[in-house]
Amino acid sequence: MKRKTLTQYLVEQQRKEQAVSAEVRLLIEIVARACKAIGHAVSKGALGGVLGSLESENVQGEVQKKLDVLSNEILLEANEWGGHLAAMASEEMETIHLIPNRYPKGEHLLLFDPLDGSSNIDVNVSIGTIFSVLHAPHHASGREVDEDDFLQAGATQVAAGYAVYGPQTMLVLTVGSGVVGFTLDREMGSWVLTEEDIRIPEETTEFAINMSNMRHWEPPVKRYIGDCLAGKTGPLGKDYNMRWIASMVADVHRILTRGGIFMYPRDERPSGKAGKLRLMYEANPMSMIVEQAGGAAIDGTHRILDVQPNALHQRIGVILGSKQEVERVRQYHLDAA
Ligand code: AHM
Ligand code: MG
Repeated sequence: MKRKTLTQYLVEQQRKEQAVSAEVRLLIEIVARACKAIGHAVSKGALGGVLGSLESENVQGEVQKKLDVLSNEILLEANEWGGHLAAMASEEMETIHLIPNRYPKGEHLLLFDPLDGSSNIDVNVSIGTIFSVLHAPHHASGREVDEDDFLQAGATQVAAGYAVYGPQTMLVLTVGSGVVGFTLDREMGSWVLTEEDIRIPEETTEFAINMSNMRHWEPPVKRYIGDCLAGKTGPLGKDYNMRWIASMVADVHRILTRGGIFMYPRDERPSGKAGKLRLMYEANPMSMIVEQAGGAAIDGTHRILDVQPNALHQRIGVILGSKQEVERVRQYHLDAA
């Protein structure tokens, strides 16, 4: 069988579907190359001296792991010089990163969570990189890009993807015409197309949520998980299984592979009112991928991709996955309103 690489896939998309411009093609190739470098560092673990924490905290007040910072640097350096970007933003940086004046500037904005699932780094469990691509607004041409230019609803994303560093290193990508998956061929150093059209089954009997937060959940979430736990004789009439990896990339990857529902809902703690996950670096790109694969993604009642961001590091409740199940949770929220 002839193998198709990421480069071939992108050239085809550019030619046939006109789904990607030359600039976006270059951008995705460079991000994918950076992910290879991050995956390489991750795989070295203690041998590369990359495990453990630094003294520093990020903008969210979380202690930074060495690999969080290294991954951020790899992505910044890889994407600065290509001429395809106007600016970048990262979960690990307080303010946006402008392209230095020594390089030409492009028409796109890149946002990323350089290493998602930080709590899993030191325990050798799958982690990943999530990215989102936006157009720089037209009025930004001729002046310096600012933070407001990034505050676009997820529905305007040009492309989104993630790399997962697990037993295999994979890259999952959408440019707005379905979702495809590539597996890293380590010997050749190339991304090989291994999933041509990823579709999430509409129904599921598997849920993913951090159950230790149960006492803080809002009533509709308690009701839904209660119904799942009730099993066959409960209102949903089926037995459910539970999984929680605590790396969003890995949990979403499982859902893309065999269906399921992922929930990190907002809750009633003062710190949980807005949700935990970040809209721009996690929720939006994952929601685009999930919708492109036939699933759904909401914050409770609203489609995540329609939410107008008001801050770069904004948090949001996230419920995504198999369509019918997400719709059920939405209905529970509407019932409770
Ligand atoms: P991070 O970006 O700091 O790694 O945090 C996001 C992660 C998600 O990958 C995962 O779904 C969630 O946090 C797990 O949270 P918890 O430890 O509360 O289960
Ligand atoms: Mg994250």
